[in-house]
Amino acid sequence: KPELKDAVTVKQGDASGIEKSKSNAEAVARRIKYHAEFTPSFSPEGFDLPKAYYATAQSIRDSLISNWNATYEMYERMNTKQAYYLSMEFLQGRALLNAIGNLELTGAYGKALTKLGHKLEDVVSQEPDAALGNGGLGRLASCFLDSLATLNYPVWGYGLRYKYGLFKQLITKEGQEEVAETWLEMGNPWEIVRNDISYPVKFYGKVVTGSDGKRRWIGGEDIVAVANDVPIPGYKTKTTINLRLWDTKVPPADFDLAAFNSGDHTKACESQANAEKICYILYPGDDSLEGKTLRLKQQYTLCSASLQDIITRFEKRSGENVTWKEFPEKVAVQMNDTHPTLCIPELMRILMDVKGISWKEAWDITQRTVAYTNHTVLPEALEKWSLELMQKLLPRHVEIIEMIDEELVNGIVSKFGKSDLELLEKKLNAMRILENVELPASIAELFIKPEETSAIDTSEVAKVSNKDSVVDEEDESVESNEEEEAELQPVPIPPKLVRMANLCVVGGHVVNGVAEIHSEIVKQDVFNDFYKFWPDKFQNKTNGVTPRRWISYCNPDLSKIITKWTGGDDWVLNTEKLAELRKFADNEDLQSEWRAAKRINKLKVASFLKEKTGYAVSPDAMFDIQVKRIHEYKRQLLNILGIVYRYKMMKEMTATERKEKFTPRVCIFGGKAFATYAQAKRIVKLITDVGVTVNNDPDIGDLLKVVFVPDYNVSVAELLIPASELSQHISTAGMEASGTSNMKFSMNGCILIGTLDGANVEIREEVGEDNFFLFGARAHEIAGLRKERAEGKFVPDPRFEEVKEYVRSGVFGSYDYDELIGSLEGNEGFGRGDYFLVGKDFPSYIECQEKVDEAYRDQKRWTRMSILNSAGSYKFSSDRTIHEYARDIWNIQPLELP
Ligand code: B1N
Repeated sequence: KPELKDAVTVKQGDASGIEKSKSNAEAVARRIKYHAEFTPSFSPEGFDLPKAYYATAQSIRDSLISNWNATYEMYERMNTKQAYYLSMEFLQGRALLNAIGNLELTGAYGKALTKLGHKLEDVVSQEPDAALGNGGLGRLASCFLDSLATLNYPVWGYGLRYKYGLFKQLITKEGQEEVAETWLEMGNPWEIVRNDISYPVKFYGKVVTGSDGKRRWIGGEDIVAVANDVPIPGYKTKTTINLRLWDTKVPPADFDLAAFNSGDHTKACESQANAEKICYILYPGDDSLEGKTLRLKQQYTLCSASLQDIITRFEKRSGENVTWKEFPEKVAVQMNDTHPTLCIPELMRILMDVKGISWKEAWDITQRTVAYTNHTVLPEALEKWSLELMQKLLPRHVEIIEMIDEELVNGIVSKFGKSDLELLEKKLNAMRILENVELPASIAELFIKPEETSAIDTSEVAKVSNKDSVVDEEDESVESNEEEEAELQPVPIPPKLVRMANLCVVGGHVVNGVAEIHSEIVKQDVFNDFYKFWPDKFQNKTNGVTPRRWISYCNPDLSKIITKWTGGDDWVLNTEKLAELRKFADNEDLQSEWRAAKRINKLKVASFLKEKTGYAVSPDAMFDIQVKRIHEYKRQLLNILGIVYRYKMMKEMTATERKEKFTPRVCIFGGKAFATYAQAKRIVKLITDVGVTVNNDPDIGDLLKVVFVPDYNVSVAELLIPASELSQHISTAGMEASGTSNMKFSMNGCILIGTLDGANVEIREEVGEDNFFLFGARAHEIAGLRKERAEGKFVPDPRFEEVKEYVRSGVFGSYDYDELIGSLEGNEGFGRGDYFLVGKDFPSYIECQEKVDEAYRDQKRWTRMSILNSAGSYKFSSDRTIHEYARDIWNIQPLELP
């Protein structure tokens, strides 16, 4: 087969220009100019910022492609074991500064762009964020990619190329409004469309038995998934891994020419639109679930296309003799939460139906290949799909899932025996993959009491009261009926469901949580029955974040100081070196440099806030930040009610008293609310309303400002985190699996106020108790506290009552806050009874905030705390996390280009 290199000699250095440009800004400038001229996405005249951005990105992309090719060629040659990170979300943010930095070309690019009349920072801020994720889960996937490339691990990411990423958030008088985010509008220089790599993906159809006795899935609707490759460069290494994002199209031959020719243009384009819409939008959920056919199609597209691609690669690398049982020695698949669960039945299907392997062998291969990371314990976020919907869309997969469920049921029965039926039933109910689905006959009969045998009613009117079942809104009127009446009411049969998390636990060889406390909850609570069944399957992998993006590139001033005081920039790769800052925590020189860097970052944020919100804030005030998705469990409501309390106290004091008692603060919020999550949107509205009142109150001045930053995203985080002094991680204990922004804040010398939840627990251990503001109930107390509350035994703190009253009184405008404040009251009931225990934690929260004020007044003490946070954050590099995944789950080795 003729190869390009036989005909033309292309030297590595020529293609990339890296070696030359390191010392030569001239060469970089030439490359940028070349692309400005010959990659014509813009009109030829002029070199304005958008054009400068595209030409600069194209120039660095050349280097990435060159390294990407070399990396891939090495994997092929070495036939190494590769791992694949399958995720419905990658929250990449911007790529340019990161790529330039990782290739160590920041200096050369800075100079080159100056020569061409622009500043590097202006050029990089032209790039729209790639927001193919909602929050922590997606951003974690992106941090992992950076660490994987940096540490030379042969791992790829697989995801979907959504045309519209996470919505853009506007803040208006009404609160949050959502508009589509058109991140691809001007083209995306980072993706390489791979028209040569595509796979068919089928939906609907039926399953038949072929003449060979094998099951075949036929008919239905076929689309194709086309690969779009995004090169991911490692830091200080040539390794460039791949993020392969699938786009969906209709197979070319399927275009309905007849319809088009007869003038029915809409019909002719229908199937095209149908296929393309699969990748239109990122599902805007975070910790909430809304079953949608389109979402299931998305999930299946990701799993099917990625597995076909992985299997094709395995076969190619195996050459003549493909030995399937060696598949797990060459491939590891990590499922990022349950969203890619369909990998399990899809791998089974391909192995059995396409490759002709027996069930037993296929099951062994599948289990040894896949592993599952759990990211949430919120019951509503544990995915359950309607069996009926799945049966229609993926009939063969349902057959396979039913068989897996049956094998599981048999396993449970043989483990627990048939003597204690109550125990057996309990185990089956907790562990089965299928919910509300009859047991196999031989097992079901165990549970039939003799007198019931003739009385089983399988008609559509079943008298079951199942809390989990979906009840139509109209049916809610039943609630007040008397018992006999209810007996007569037709209660809907509980829907048959597939519990994706159970399928993951059963089908994979490892289940991991994302912080120590979370992994314990996973073992002791959420999957306790499975844990007792397979104790060795369960692991912890505490999350981490990349120190490249989250210290080096977003906080260059602090980075210089760290490099100076730790004696070199090797902390970027070996974050343990950060711990050396501890010995200088009280050093006055370091302290003053440290404060100066923080101040520069605060000034940048002050001008950003002015531009985005019109509010002027003082850089001398403490910057107190809470940025994350808006969710009741994250308790932005506790934060804002704390602020309301502060404001109310201020109003009751004289000017002198106020100044004496309170430290000036700028309270910054940011984050998006799920579009249909009404309570979260009310919280946004309250924050902005409080802002309007407080910020315009002449009595208050710089003592307190409340600002909601619109459209929080990765780039905004890169600006805010380096400027923060206090950050809030105040979820109800036991509810935040890990949190990752807490790690970023701590790295950047910010002090955390928080509950003992998620990674806060480990951060506090590392930075030291004195350098963390702790408050609130502990995870093990929560269930008891909720019960107490439901029984009406909770006596709220009078300060909490006053604050709620204050909001209701209309001080912050005429919006009706009854629904929001009401959620914190009463005992039980939907949206009531203070499920997240805001009232319970309120007193300890405001008392803790007083300690914060006091600590901030002593700037030496505060700076020491700040330094000790950066120093103690070394554990939270995603490099550490990735080494653990590679060693304990994937069993892969790093492979570095010479
Ligand atoms: O994953 C992060 C954790 O640090 C956070 O604590 C956790 O809340 C977050 C459904 C989710 N868990 N579950 C989701 C995302 C999208 C979706 O559609 C659930 N996100 C998390 C990283 O481990």
